Amino acid sequence: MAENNAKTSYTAADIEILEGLTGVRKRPAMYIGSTNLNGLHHLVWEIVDNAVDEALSGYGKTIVITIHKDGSLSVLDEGRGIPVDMHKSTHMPAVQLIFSTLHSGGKFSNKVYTSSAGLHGVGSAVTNALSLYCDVTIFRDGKINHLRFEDGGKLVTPLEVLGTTKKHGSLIRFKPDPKIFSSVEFKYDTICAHVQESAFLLKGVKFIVIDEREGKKVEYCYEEGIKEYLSTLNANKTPMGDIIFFEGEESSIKMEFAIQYAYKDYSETIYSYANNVRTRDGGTHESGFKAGITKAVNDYAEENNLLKGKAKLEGGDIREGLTAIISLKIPEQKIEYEGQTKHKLGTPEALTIVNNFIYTNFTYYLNEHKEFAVNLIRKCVDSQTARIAARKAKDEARSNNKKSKSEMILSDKLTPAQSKDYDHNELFIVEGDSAGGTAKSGRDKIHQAILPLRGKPLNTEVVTKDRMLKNEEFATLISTIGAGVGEDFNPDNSHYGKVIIMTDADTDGAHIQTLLLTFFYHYMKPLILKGKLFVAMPPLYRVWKEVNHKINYRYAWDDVDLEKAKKEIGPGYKVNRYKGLGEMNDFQLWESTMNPKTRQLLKVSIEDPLLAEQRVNVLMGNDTQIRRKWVEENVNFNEVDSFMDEVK
Ligand code: TSJ
Repeated sequence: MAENNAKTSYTAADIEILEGLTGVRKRPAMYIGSTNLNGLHHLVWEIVDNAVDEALSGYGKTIVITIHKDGSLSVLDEGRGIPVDMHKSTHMPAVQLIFSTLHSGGKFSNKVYTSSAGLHGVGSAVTNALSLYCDVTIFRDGKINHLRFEDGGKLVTPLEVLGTTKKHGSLIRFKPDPKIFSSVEFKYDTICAHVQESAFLLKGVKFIVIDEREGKKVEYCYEEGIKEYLSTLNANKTPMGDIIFFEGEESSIKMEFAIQYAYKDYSETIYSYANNVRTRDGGTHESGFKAGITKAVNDYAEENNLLKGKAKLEGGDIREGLTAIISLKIPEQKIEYEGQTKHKLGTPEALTIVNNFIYTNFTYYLNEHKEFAVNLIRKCVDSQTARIAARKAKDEARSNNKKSKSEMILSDKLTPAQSKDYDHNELFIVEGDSAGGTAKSGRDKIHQAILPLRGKPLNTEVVTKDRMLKNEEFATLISTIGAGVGEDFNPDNSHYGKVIIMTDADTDGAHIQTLLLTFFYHYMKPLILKGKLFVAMPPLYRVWKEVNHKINYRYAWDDVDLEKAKKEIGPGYKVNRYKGLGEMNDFQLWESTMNPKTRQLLKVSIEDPLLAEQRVNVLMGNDTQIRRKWVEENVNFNEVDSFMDEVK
C-alpha cells in the first residue's frame, strides 16, 4: 500500500544493504560453508530455523516445508507473522530489513533460547541474496502482507496488503540461484533427515515435508520427543531396562536426558544438543553427564557392596552399551562454544549443573530399580574384566616382543611410519600398487605410513563378519590400525591419529571409497565418531607456465578452481589434467595431497545417525533395485555431499 512504500530516493541505508547482499554473492562460502549440496541445504535450514524459533517461543505447532516443481522451496509456519511495522531510522518495514540486511536477526527478536543451526549464524538475508526470487507472505493482524525480491535480493514488489485473513503465520518461498550453486536440486531425503532430527527435539511440533516433484509427503511429530528418538536409534538392539528419562531446569538452563542400555552392545553412543543444534564434539554438558553417571554407578556399587573388592569402575566400563541423548536449552547470553565451529559446547556452568543433576537423578533411579541396577553393575564389571584382560594381553605381547601372525602378513605390504607417536601418525590407504609406490617415496617418513590396496575391496554390507575377517586386505587393514574390530574396536588404541583414504578422482576411486567407508562404518564406527577417518582430495589439474627458466604453477581442485588458477598464472598457461594419482610424481603427490600444510582433507562424519544407517543399507545391501534407484537419485561423485564434511 502506498503509505507503506513511500520511498522515492536512495538513502545511505539502501546502499549499505546493496553492498551487504553483493558481498554474500561474491563470497557465498563464507556465509553458508560451501556452494555444493551442503551449502544449498543451508539455505533451507536457515529459513526453517526461524519457524522453529517461533514454535519454540510457543507460537505455532505446525511447519510445512514444500519442494515445488519449479525448483523452489517454501516454508510455512503458524506463528505470529514476521513484523511488518515501519522501522524508524531506515523507513523500511521490519520484514524488508530482515531479508535485506546481514545479522539483523537479534534486533527484531527478544527470544531467550534461539536455535542457531547455521554454522556461520547467517540470516534470512543470505538465503535471499543467493536466490533467483524470494517471495514473502505474512498473515498478521487480519491482513495478508506480501513483498518479493528477485535476482539476489532486489526488492521488486514492496510491502503491500493483498487482502484480509483470519490466519497468522509466515510463508517464505525461494528459488536458489544456479549461478551460485553447483547443484540447485533439493534432496528430499536430506531435508527429511534434518527435519526429523528437529522434530525429535521439539516435542509436539508437527513438521510436514512435501515433494511436489514426485508427489511425496511425510509428517514428523513426536509427542514424546527425545524418548522416541532414542527408541528409534535402539530399535534393533536388545534393551536392558526401559528408556530412562529425566528433565529439569537449573539457573535458566533447561535439560532433558534419554538413556538406555543394551545387552550385546559394546559401543557408546551419546548424541548431545545445545539449543536444538547437535554438538558433535560434545563439550561441557557431555562431560558433566559422563561424570555424573560414573559417580552415581560407582557410589551405588560401593554402597551395595557389588564390586566385591574390585577396583573402581572407569567411565568407559560404565558406558559400554549405553545410548543417550542430551538436550539442553541455554539462554543466549550463557552460550559459549569451544573452537571455531559450534560443534562443542563451552558453557562452564553446564558441566556442574548437568553433573549434579545426573548424579542425583541417576542415583535415585538406581535405588528405585534394584533389578536394573544389579544387571547394570554386572555388565560394568564384565566390561572392566575384559578391559583389564585385554590390557594384560597387550602388555605381554609387547614384552615378548614377538610379532603376531597378522602383523607378519602386513609387514610386506605396509610401509610403516618411523615414529611411535601414534596420535600424530597417519595411515594412507592408497588405491593401487603404482600410486602406493609414489606415495611411499613422496611421504613424510616419520609420521606417514602407506598401505596399498589391490583392486576393489570386499563389499562388507553383504558378507558375514567371518568372511570379512578372512579377506586378506581387510585382515591387513585391521591389524595395521591395531585397535581391534567390531565390538572389540577401541579407537583410543589406534596406531594412527588419522586414517586417510586416498583414491583416484574417478568413478572407480569413488566406488573403492564407498566400499571402504562401508567397512569403517560397520566395523570401526568409533573411528569415524572420533573424527579420525578422512578422505584425501587429490587435485584434478596443475596449471603452469615457464617464466625466465622458472616454472610457476598451481594445483586446481575443480573446474571453478581451474578458471581461477588460469587467471592467476596468466596468459600462456598450460594445463595438466590428472586422471589418477599415478599421473603425479612423488613430489607433486606430496605437496598437493599429502603434505598437512598444503593438502585438502575431508573429514568423514556421520551427520545424521538415522540417515547414515539407512543410506549404507540401501547403497550397499543386496537389493540391487533399491540400490540402483538410490544411486541414480543421489550419487554425484563430482561432489562431496553431506556424507562427508569439509575440514580444510
Ligand atoms: F516461515 C519461515 F519459516 F519461512 C520463516 C518464518 C522464515 C523467516 C525468515 C521467519 C519466520 C518467522 C518469524 N516466523 N515467525 C516469526 N516471528 C517473528 O519474527 C516475530 C513475530 C512477532 C514478534 C513480536 O514481538 O510481536 C517478534 C518476532 C521476532
